[in-house]
Amino acid sequence: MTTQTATAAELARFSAGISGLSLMPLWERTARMKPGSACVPHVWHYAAIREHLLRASTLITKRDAERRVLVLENPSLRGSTFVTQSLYAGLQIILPGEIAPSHRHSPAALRFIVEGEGAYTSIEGEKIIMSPGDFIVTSNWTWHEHGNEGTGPVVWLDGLDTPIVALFGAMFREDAPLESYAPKNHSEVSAARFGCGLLPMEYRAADAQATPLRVYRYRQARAALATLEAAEPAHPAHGYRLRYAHPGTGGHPFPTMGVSLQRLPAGFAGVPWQSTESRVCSVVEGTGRALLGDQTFEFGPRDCFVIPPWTHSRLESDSGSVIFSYSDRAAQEALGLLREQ
Ligand code: GTQ
Repeated sequence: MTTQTATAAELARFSAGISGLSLMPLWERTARMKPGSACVPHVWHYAAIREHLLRASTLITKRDAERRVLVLENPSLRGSTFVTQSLYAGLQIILPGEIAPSHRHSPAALRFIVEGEGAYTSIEGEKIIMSPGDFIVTSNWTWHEHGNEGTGPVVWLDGLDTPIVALFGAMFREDAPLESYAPKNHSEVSAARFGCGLLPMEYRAADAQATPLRVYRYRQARAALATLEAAEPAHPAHGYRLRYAHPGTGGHPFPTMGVSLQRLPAGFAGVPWQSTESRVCSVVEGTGRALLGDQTFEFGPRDCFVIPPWTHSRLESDSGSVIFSYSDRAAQEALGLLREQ
């Protein structure tokens, strides 16, 4: 024990005295430096959300809402609109015939298609048809609009790095000058240029932080996992997990977010894992459990769950599962912060 040179009352008087100068004594800080955040683990069951997405569609038009989204707000971050302290997540629904008009913003966005066929997103005029399981990249400050030319509702998960942009005070947003940026091209243009293991002759990766490939199809990614599952043993914590790559650099598709697709084989019971990444998961196939901290969350297809940073996590599957996820891994790696074990 060190010798206390002042009484508690004297220290309290000292603190009160300097408070008016916008000063505080560091020794009063109760929180020591430690990993983890206020964010808590949570699961959103799609079956419970779907009816509210449909009901929202009768209450507000896409035009009035601009984006008809139910935000997945972390239970410990209510009022923030954030799913973790670094990430945003929302489920967006679009009905046949609707258009969500074009805009752009400094946060980057991904779409992960959850339900329905026949919708598209148009990014800088490139029209990309959406199918369940596809992962679509909207790099920061690119114009984007959505439409549904199909016959039923389409729902996707929006993942954005909004809290990171807000942290830096670098939030910008702009509506397109025209009512709608008519999609110029049909689908697959960026996929043809960048998605086949080929690159345009003149392409220099150093020119772009974000991936020039705008869509990663589920069919292709799922087939890759199936091949690996047949060929080799599973990773003890992750099963078979591949990350989506920037085709020019091998890095992440966004400067801030890393994205992955993962297969848990039938009967898989993963060993504990701990990472500083904040991770949002969307279940594509199969039922199972996420054991997060001291809680167990059952999941099935289309459910979403969140793994907060440095939470002890274990994943289990019954008849085999596929899980899509995005995280703040790219930002943490760039800043030399990522740790996992
Ligand atoms: O579709 O452009 O969930 O700008 C949040 C912000 C979706 C979008 C969100 C957005 C969008």
